[in-house]
Amino acid sequence: MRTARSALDFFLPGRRVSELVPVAGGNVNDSLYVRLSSGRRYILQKLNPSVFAQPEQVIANLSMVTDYCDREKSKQQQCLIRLPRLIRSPAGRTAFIDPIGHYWRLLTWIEETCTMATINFEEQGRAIGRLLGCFHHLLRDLPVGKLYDPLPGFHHTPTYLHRYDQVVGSRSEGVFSGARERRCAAFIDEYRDRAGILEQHRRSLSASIIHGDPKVGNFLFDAGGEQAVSLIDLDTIMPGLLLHDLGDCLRSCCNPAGEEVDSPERIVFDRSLFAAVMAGYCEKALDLLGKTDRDLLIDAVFLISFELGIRFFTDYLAGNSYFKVERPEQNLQRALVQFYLAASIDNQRRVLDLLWQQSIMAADTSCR
Ligand code: GN1
Ligand code: MG
Repeated sequence: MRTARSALDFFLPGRRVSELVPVAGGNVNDSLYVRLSSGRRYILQKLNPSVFAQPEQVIANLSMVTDYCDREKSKQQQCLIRLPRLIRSPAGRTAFIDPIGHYWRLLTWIEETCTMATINFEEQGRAIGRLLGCFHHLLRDLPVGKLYDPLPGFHHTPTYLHRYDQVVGSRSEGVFSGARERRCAAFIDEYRDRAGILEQHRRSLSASIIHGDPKVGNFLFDAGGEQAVSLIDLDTIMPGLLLHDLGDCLRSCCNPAGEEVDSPERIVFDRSLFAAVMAGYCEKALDLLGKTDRDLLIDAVFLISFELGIRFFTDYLAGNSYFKVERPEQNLQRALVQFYLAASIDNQRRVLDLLWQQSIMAADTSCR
């Protein structure tokens, strides 16, 4: 907390702080809620150095995107997105570097909003889909080359698989211990042939600037909880595929049980929420999706769940150095949730395909 105080003093020298408390929920960075005695509120964040090797690039990307959105206000007429802004120190700096080299930044607090870790109602799914569509539209003319790629290969599933194989190969114990580890390994073996599906079609998929982490908790709703009004956590904004974002958003929205579940085998991918999110997205951004994007949407949702499962399981096997944990087996449990989710998507493949075709037709009709 002492370093957090120093960071605050760097950005807002001499201000009286009345509250400084950790915010739960992030798997990677440390976030603190700040309230000054004047009533103004902020979010103070320490970037995780084991994840972001070049934190200055993450901060530069955020600045580039919010400046761009400010300049392109006219594009937001149809759909306003409130984004967090970086606070500068009196000397104009956007990062405080603490004595051990960690980067801290201060962000504006988005007032009169609330977050949700999971959603249960179709209207919420639709609202999220709409906002993601607006976000993709808003950024589509920002040249991809203007942004740094803070995490190269972030959604390159074959690389995650390769790293998993390396970690397994280097374990002196050799075999997996316990039913849950064996279950994860079996899922990976069952689905490993599908890891390259997006990479194989990369050239015919729509490339864009993506959010990189559009999970439910990163959408802010208005105070009534009805409209999604803001998208936060802009650390993973990077060049990518629209299907990466759609896959990630859907694997999160359509899992009403959430990512931390005691009985992962009960996880079911909720197809009504799927239809709702995609209906919302199509309202705003169906035009961004080409034929191959449309054909591979369900594969993408499956893939991003599977990929996240591999990431959690590999981190568990390698000693939990990437995703923060409160207990050593937490990443194992999180991995199982994603694998069962992937299996549920796979089991419902035909219905999901049908629902997706219906969403496309409904959106096409309403555009005519
Ligand atoms: C991480 O830290 P957080 O919760 O914003 C991860 C995402 C995962 C997510 C799963 C940089 O995001 O890729 O989808 O956990 N972020 C990074 O909850 O790896
Ligand atoms: Mg994130």
